[in-house]
Amino acid sequence: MTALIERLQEIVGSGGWTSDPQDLKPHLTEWRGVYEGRTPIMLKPRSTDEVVAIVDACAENNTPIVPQGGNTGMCGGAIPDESGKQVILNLSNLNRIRDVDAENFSMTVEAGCILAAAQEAATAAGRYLPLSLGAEGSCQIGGNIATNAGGINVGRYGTARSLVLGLEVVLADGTVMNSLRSLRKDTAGYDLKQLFIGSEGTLGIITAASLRLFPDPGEMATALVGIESAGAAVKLLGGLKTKLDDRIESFELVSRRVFNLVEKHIPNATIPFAEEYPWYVLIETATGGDPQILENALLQEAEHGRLLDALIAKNSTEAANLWRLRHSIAEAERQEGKALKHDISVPLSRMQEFLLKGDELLERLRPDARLIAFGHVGDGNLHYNVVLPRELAVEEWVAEGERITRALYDLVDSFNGSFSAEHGVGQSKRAYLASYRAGPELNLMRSLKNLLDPANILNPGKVI
Ligand code: FAD
Ligand code: 2HG
Ligand code: ZN
Repeated sequence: MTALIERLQEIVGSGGWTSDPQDLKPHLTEWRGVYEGRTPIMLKPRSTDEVVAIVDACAENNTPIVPQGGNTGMCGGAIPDESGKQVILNLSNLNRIRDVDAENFSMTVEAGCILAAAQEAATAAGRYLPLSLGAEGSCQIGGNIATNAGGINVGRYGTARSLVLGLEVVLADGTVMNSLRSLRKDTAGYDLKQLFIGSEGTLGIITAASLRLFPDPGEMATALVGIESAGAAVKLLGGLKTKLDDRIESFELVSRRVFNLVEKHIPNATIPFAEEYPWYVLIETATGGDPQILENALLQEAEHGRLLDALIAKNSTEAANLWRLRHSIAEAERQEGKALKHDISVPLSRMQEFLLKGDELLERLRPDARLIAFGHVGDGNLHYNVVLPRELAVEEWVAEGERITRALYDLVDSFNGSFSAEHGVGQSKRAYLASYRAGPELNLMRSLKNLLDPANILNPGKVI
């Protein structure tokens, strides 16, 4: 190992690696402190050539590589195991914006580019990169693509996958697959880039991406709406879609309990209604600076009884305050205590039925558990997180967690839903992939992994 470490240090040069325990600490555990690993070294290459040389060296020595972006992932995918033998390949120094082509509505960025920096570069060129999520100030484009991130405007623009026009990927054998083409139409053979999107570092290391940009959607109108049930949210969305069509940028559902948590843990966070409602929806529409369009649509929906109350932000500060409430949920939940995270999806039309069945399930399994439900309801994607009583001993917490999660995923499966809608599989859902994708799907996934990484050096122990 010593010879390999020296070779790796030489490849990246000074400033391109660290073995210092203090420097490594934040890279060895993830956001919530659920997973912790060890590593002999973290490498921070500055070029694709350096990534290639690292992969070559590690492949020769059969040493596993854990790609790491902003380390904001929710499933432990960017954390090495406890063996102390896995090398972290951190992409943050590979962060240039190679090109913004306004006329072609595209940009080419390196994997370590922070999402917010890529958004800003697009805006500076009069274009719009729509991918947006609470962690956008620290997550990276490579991580977003590797997890096929969703976020708050999937309904209009799709997940990260739909924004990728081309990729540059270093494969496990050290070759570079360069499909960095900024084309909207290209039927030349298999669309190989799709394999790497959502593969969580197990099939290749993404070093750069060509991304699809959009026209600037202009000023937004933002509203917080109080509603009776998640079912009412689905009906409201249907009603608004017929009136506003693809002007709906975001449609986020939040339960009252979740907003109460935000008020409890986040300084100066207040739900701006005099009364409390069972559920809320945060809506953002691209209405060209005329909030009246959204207001009229909401008034018509109110006449149909699809909402209880509504408040439209009067200016960008009020809108930002509403979004702060939404984006603080994960942090508020973390402060409340470790929750069982379930990012699931079911067909939109069955959301209400699913929630009712879920309530029954929790009541039966663990009446003292608390449900933290919120999410991207327009995409049928809910964060169905569950908080267990604090007084449980660790072993009991783990056992109860597994029991509840398994029962919940069975329920999701019975709705033909997905146990992993948005955050990926990583370490936390690996066993469930083996159950819920068993058969030809899992076999094909395994064959692809064996083909692309026969020695299993790319992020072993994750996903598959
Ligand atoms: P990391 O956490 O560093 O890595 C994630 C996975 O990708 C790991 O398996 C890693 O090995 C792999 N990887 C990273 N970079 C590369 C690369 N260059 N090549 C190959 N593999 C790579 N997610 C959503 O989808 N929607 C949300 O709304 C959302 N909101 C969030 C809000 C908060 C407050 C937080 C903390 C997280 C949120 N997330 C959300 C989860 C997370 O931000 C996303 O999964 C994000 O895409 C991860 O990016 P990252 O750069 O931090 O990746
Ligand atoms: C969000 O939608 C993120 O805010 C995080 O995907 C979800 O904390 C979670 O469970
Ligand atoms: Zn989410």
